Amino acid sequence: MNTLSHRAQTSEYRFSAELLNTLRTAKRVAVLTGAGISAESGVATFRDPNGLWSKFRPEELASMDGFLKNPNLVWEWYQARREVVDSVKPNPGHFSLVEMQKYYAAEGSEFTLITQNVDRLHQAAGSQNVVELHGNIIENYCSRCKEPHEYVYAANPAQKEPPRCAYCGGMVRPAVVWFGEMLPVDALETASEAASACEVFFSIGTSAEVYPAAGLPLEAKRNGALFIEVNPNETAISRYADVRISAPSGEALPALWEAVMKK
Ligand code: BV8
Ligand code: ZN
Repeated sequence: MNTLSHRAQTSEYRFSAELLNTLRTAKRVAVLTGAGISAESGVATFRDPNGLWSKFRPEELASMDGFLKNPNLVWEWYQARREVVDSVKPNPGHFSLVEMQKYYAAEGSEFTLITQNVDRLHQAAGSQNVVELHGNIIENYCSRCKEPHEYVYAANPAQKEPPRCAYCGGMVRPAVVWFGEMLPVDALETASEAASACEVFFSIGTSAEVYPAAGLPLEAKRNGALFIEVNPNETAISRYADVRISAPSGEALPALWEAVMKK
């Protein structure tokens, strides 16, 4: 199936009957999301022209080296992102994934939502059992003894530098996975199992540049899954997609799911 679904001039979407039927009857579906699904909520992506990284190099900030070299700068960067995350809401793209999860659960089918995002907007929208590959920006723990730390941005947004651990005095850090750090083993295992067993794999709003997350769509494809990419721009894996929906996920996902549900 090499359907290229795209937004027609009148911005209505055309999806093939084959695609809609496949989605309606699928028994195992996996979804990988990236920063793009939160873009329409107002959360900056990483690699779009005005994205977060455009001002910095990822290694400088999202790494233990960067944090140890410049703890206050890195802490400030996360505080600035927390300010945004605290003020935004899920968008229709997040809510469509909630609808999908409910539909497949009611059908007795498997649905696994895997995210690289740290903003917890999927959970805020109502998605359950979200597999967070890169941790989350809300929680914190001690960079030395790893003890969880109770600091929450909303309670004290003026916290200008990393709090100190009550147990060992170490600097407290956000509970995200930095470059060069292992992903949570159970999250990665769940994601890999879902990618290798699913019949349909969605890659939504990710440039597919960060590994091992970026390897999941191709793992699914290798195992015979139908690979659907939802992204207004080409990515490193677009050429492998069976279906490319080149549109913003906040529009495309509701349009797609509405078409699937139309009996
Ligand atoms: C590890 C948390 C090993 C922190 C993040 C060379 C080759 C291969 C790999 C490597 C390599 N060199 C180094 C590595 C490993 C490295 C890596 O992959 N580097 C890349 C840059 C080459 N990976 C790691 O270090 C990982 N760990 O490998 O450990 C190891 C082994 C043993 C022992 C120890 C260690 C850890 C990676 C995790 C890093 N943490 N985030 C934080 O958030 O601050 S990564 C960061 O990038 C975010 O999590 C983000 O989600 C992720 C991916 O970015 P995207 O989500 O895709 O966002 P991006 O802006 O790139 O793209 C947005 C897309 O949305 C675009 O395509 C755009 O078109 C689209 N879009 C825009 N608007 C919309 C839209 N789509 C839909 N709708 C819209 N409206
Ligand atoms: Zn400590």
